[in-house]
Order: sequence, then C-alpha cells, then structure tokens
Amino acid sequence: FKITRVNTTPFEGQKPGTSGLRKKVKVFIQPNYLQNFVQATFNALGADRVKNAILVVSGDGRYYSKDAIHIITKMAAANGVRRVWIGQNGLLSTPAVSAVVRERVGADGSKATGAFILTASHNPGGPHEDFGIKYNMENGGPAPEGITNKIYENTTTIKEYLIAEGLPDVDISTTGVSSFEGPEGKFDVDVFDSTSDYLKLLKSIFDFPSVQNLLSCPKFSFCYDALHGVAGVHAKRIFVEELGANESSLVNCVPKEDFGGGHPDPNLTYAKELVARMGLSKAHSEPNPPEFGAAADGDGDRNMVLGKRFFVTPSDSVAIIAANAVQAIPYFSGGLKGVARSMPTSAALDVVAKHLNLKFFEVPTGWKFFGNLMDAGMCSICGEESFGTGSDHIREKDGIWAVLAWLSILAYKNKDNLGEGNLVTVEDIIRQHWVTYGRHYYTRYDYENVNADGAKELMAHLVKLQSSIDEVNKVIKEIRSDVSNVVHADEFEYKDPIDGSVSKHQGIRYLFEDGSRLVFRLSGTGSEGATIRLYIEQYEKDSSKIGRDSQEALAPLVEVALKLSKMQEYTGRSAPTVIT
Ligand code: VG1
Ligand code: CO
Repeated sequence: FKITRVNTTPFEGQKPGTSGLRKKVKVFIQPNYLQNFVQATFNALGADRVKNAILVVSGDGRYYSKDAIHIITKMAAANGVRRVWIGQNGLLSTPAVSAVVRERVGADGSKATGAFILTASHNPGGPHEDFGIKYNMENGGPAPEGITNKIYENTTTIKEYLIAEGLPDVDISTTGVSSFEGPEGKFDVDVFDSTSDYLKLLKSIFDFPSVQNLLSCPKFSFCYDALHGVAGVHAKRIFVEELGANESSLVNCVPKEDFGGGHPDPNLTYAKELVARMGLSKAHSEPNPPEFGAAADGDGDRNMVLGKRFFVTPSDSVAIIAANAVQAIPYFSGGLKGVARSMPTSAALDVVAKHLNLKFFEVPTGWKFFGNLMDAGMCSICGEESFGTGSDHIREKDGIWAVLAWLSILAYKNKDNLGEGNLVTVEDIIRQHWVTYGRHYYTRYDYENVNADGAKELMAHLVKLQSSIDEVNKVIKEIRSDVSNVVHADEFEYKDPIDGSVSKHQGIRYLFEDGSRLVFRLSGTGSEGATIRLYIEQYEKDSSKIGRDSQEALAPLVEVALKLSKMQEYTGRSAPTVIT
C-alpha cells in the first residue's frame, strides 16, 4: 500500500466526554468525521507513541463498528503503526481491551501501546442511534484529560489525515495474522480470540474451582443478561464453557448491532427480562427466580447484581466486595492497597474503609481518575454508583469481574453448606452488611435528553443558591421541616494526588448534618440535549430502621431536591426518565 494525505476541515463538537466521543451514527458517518478524530488522536499522542506501535482496535460490535475498524486500521498503517490487534469479529468488551493492552504478548514478545475502543457503552445502537470511540493508553486505561484536551484542540485545526491506499479490508471474522508491505516496512493485522487473554487474567484472580462448585450446586441458580452487548461473547466462554453454568442461564448473550432495539443499560428500567426473571417486575410474578442474576451494558464494563427478588445498589455492591475481598478472592489475599469511589457514589464504601483502616479516595465521575491511584499502587478496588465496579487488575471497570467477585463471595460464605443446609443468599449478605455498617439509602433520578439551556440554568441556579447556606436551609425548611440541616455545599473539585492536576465543576453537592447528601450533575456521555442526574443518599445506623423501602425512606429528601432545584420549572419534566 501507499500513504495518501487527504485534505479535510474541522468538525465542531469533537470533544471527548466522560468516556470518549459519543454521537449519533448519522454524525459519525459523515465523510471524514471519524477520520478527523482518529488523526487528531494520533497527532495528540505524538510519533513516539504511534510509530512502530501495536494498536488494539475493537469494541462492542454496535452498528458502524466494522466500517470504523477498517478505516482505523488503514489510518494506523499510514501513520506508522506496525501492527493492529483486532478481537475476532471486532468484538472486545472494554475491560477485555484493557486486559489485552496490559497482558497480551505478541509473537515477538512485544505489547500493545494503546487502543481505540469503539463503543457508546450503555447508549442504544443502530443506524439511528449512537456510535462512540475512545482512546486508551499503554496502562490499559482511558486517556487522561491532558491527552483528551489535546485531541479536541487538534480536531479544531485539522487540515489533513493519512490513510493507506491499496490496503484491503481485512477479514475480521477469522483469527490469524495478515501481513502487508508499506513504504515504511511490514504492517500486520492480527485477528485473535476475543476472550483468551481476558480469561487468563480472570483465572489468575479468582478461585475458579470454588465458583464452579457453587454454580453446580443444585440449590444455586444463576442468570446473566448481556442485553445483546459484547459481554455475551465473554459470558458464554467464561460462565458456561469454563465454569459449567447451564447455557439457559444466559439471556440476550448474542451481540447485535442494535442491541435488539433495546437500551443496553443494566438497570431496573432497561434490563427488563432479567428483572422479570429475578422476580422484581411489578407486571409479572415469577414463581421461582434464580438465586443470583446479573446484567451488563453494551461494552461489558457495567454490572447490575440482583438476588432473588432483591436489588443490590451498585454503591452497596462495591462496599460489600471490598469488605469481603481478602477472604473470598485469592488476588486480594495479601490485603487491599486502598479503595476509591466516585463522588456521587454513596458513602457505604467509606464506612468499610474506616472499619478496615484502608486508604480511601473520592474522585470525580469517570473511570480515568481511578487509574492514576492504581498505577501508584494506592487503590485495589473501586466503584461508581452507575453500575461500575472494578479493581487494579485492569484500568477499566469490569462487569464480568464484578459478577465473579459476587460469585466468589457467595462461594466463600456457602463453603460449608453446598451439601446440607440453607444457602446464604445475596439478600442475607446485604442485610448482614447493613447491620454491621449501617445502611445508605440511595437513589438516582435521571432526566434524559432535556433541553440543554434549561439544564444549564438549573445548574447555575443551584450554584447561585449555594453562596448562602442560611438561605439554602431557609428554603429547605419551607419545603420539609423533617430533614436535617445542610452544613456544606459546593461544586466538587478534585486534585489528583499523583499528578496534581485539578478537575473542576464535577457536580454540585449539598451535605447534610446527618450524613445525607444531594448531588446534581450533568451527564458527559449523552449524544443529544442534556441529561441531569440527581443523586440522593441518606445514612441510617440504627439497625431497627434499615429495612425500609428505599424510595419511601428517601421521599423527604427527594421532595427537597426537586423543589430546591426547581426541576420541573427548568426541565418541563414532572418525572425522571429513569430511577435507579
Ligand atoms: C456515566 C456514569 C459514569 C460512568 C460513565 C461511563 O457518565 O455516570 O459513572 O463512568 O457513564 O460509563 P455520565 O457523565 O453520563 O454521568 V460507560 O459504561 O458509559 O463507559
Ligand atoms: Co459501558
């Protein structure tokens, strides 16, 4: 092939959000749109990270992924990349990409230098829905803001991109290496099995035989819903072929370009089938739900964990994993280096950290902030309220890891009663945790795709209100006299303890005297309008009061949040799109 320089002009709005660039497919398929972003990324990385590099390119298999893989491969060749690694059929979950970057060793002993991940995660896919792309660095984690800002800057001034002419579209459906001759030497495309490297890593973390024992115990039952995302590919191999789960435990585990028309977001609203199977649907009564159920998002980095007729909040999930990891998961048997959560995530993890005397960090939303802590050896387990949980085995959140962590905890707690006696259930574990540590009632209200100006005005209104705590308390007492006082309000700001970088405007917080919190943020992953997220939390230490329904327990705070923010006035919405 030869290298062609193609003239181009900038597109507006190519600024990566919380997790890369996400837009409607119709935006992405405009001539040069993807090309501009990819070239801007190569330029931001600089020659030493691109020339002779090994680049991973894969994703969640959504519509336009295959075309994008061919384009990126040709641009990589033209920019001097030596080898492109592609998961079979272009499928690799986000955590599998991170694992491949960190662990996979090429024939000549070399490792990847970075990855383009093609996904819009939990956003719907298909010709009328979303596509997305993000770049991950040599540590397997998302590019830091220094790089993403530079990418964006480059997109505003770009004049040309490089592409290989004469390089054919490589068949990505079969594994194997194809070699081509370019002006700067040999260029290889290596299509490899999507799960092997990831599986190898997971096997080094968990006690697979003990999880297998649990899964084969007749009293135990299991269900996994990949919502037609890429996690289905890994789930089949890991849960069924390796761990012996029944094939019928897998729901929606065949990846589809449009996720079967659904919203691949593992929560109580969108994971309908799993929710019904687990006996949590109001519309449908399930006589005998499985003991354990879980769902993944489109790119397999999220997880929702359910027990029989029981929902586990993600904030509780990470706290419980942290509390049990040393005993239940071999990888952590030497102790935890520290734990971390994103700011809007409930303080359940804080309480565990305190009890266990662990280093603890609170970071802004988005996984990139955990990576620095992990690279510095300061954090072993972390999580977000948005169904993201993970550890320092990679630099992304990991949906299947979280499921294996839960299965490991269940296996550990049940090691003596797989034969006779009753199983300790997910619900038992959670309730016991609340008795020990107290319960953080928690809910999130999402207002999706609201008018962007209205959303901005709402945030501005809240910032203004914050200048006087007395005024805030006056307003609140008029709404509900039965909530405690706000003692602190601010816009969350984070100074990275490793590199000193400062991230501002990371959400508005109201902290109450009794430990309750209200948090307001604008989403950074949407592709249309604005999404307002409202996070509501209340801490209850009194063990006689930990068994309430969470929406009921939080009703006073919800009312305060909606009226204080004038939600309906600014958004025209009388109810949220999704409640989790
Ligand atoms: C959301 C979540 C955030 C998560 C991010 C990426 O971001 O709130 O916790 O890290 O999605 O997840 P935002 O800015 O929309 O609130 V994924 O699974 O979409 O890559
Ligand atoms: Co995701």
